[in-house]
Amino acid sequence: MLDKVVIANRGEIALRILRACHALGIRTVAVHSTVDRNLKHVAMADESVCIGPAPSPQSYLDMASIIAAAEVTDAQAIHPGYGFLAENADFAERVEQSGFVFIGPKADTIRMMGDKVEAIRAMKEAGVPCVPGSGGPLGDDPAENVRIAREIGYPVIVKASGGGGGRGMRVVQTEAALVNAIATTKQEAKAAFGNDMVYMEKFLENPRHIEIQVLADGQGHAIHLGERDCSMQRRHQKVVEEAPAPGITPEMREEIGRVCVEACLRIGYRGAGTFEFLFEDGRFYFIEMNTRIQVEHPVTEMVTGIDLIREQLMIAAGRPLSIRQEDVVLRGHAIECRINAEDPDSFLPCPGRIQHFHAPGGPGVRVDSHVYEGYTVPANYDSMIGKLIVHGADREQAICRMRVALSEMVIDGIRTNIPLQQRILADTGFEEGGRNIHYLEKRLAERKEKSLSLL
Ligand code: MV4
Repeated sequence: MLDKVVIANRGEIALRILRACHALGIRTVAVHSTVDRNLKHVAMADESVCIGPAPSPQSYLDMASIIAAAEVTDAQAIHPGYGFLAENADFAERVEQSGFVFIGPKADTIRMMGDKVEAIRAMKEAGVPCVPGSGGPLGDDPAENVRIAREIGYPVIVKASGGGGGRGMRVVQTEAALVNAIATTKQEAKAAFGNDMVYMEKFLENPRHIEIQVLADGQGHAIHLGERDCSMQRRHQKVVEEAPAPGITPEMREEIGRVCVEACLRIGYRGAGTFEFLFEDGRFYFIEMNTRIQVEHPVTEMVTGIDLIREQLMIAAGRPLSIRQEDVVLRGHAIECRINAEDPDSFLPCPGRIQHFHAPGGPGVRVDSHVYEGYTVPANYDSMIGKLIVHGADREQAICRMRVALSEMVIDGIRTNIPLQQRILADTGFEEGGRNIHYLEKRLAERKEKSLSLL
């Protein structure tokens, strides 16, 4: 087994990684910025190293400082968590070149998946269903691009190959707008990602976002752990996630899962990964692959009973996958509500000191959070301060448990999105399940309209 791991992250995921390490008898090194000395996992880690000032470019994104922390503490491996350097192929490469284990896929795999044109090409070749599209980068010939769009059929979407997660894309409704839209997307892509490569897809108007979790050991074994529905989102930020996805039958799950597993084997994937799909009219369309552990991994853990971070650590230690596909049995239903330090109406961040904190509890209730009474949420980072996850025998029970848990949760001193989460859990559309990616934003727009008409 690994004997010491550097946790190259902060907040709830750093604490989650620390817990998985300690459960395996692995010692931990917390690296933190100057404003993060009071993080819960820093107090719990075997060792800690301050790696720089609050701005993340000078701390959590500073590759040299993080690798130096591994050197001075004589650690073996680095876990990047999510965000920050988690999907930075150059970081993975530097970690391995410095003689440490990067807890994640090979640098080349991360690089391939970061290049969306390459990722789609590889997945299509591996038999994964993709959105009808250009099947490669768009060239400079306007007539050829017009021809491609006609063949796909309007509306189309132009996406930056270096983008992803909603960055660098533009919907095109008509042929008249196409050539300009491509030029503008290319310019923006060049500025944002240093790469002006763009591609085209059919624009799916009302899809759901459903993603498949995989684990692969890079030694010829791969499994899938079913899907998550992440359609409840606002401005590409997921708000509520659940597993399994409402309406996905065991047959559909088995089929798409098998395809993802075969793709993992084909590309020699190693570690935990997620295949992102749009799901519309009963069909899955691959859009991107994430090569990191994701925020919403707990809902998969709750329905499978598999500790995903533990599996990441085992794979990084070189152990062949010990779980067979037939051992993966989905049980019940899990829901996660992201808890953010933000105004529940304006969505503006609300950093500050937490005066009172009470975590909910009871059967099937899990709180993944680093916050505590007296903790000050810094203004420098993402506003997510924790996740409330519930498990129930079925979706109905999970919803009931989440409603109770949200009402129990006390976070005083700062504003949080708990009231928003309570409104979502009370919503009949959410209760019915299977809503698309536009649902939450539509409901929020309606609410804003109503509140204005009263004034
Ligand atoms: C799309 C799409 C419709 N059709 N691609 C946004 C995030 C990025 N991962 C891909 N995204 C989308 N790609 C085609 N061909 C709609 C979106 C999209 C979206 C996707 C998932 C979750 C939320 C979303 C919100 C708006 C748009």
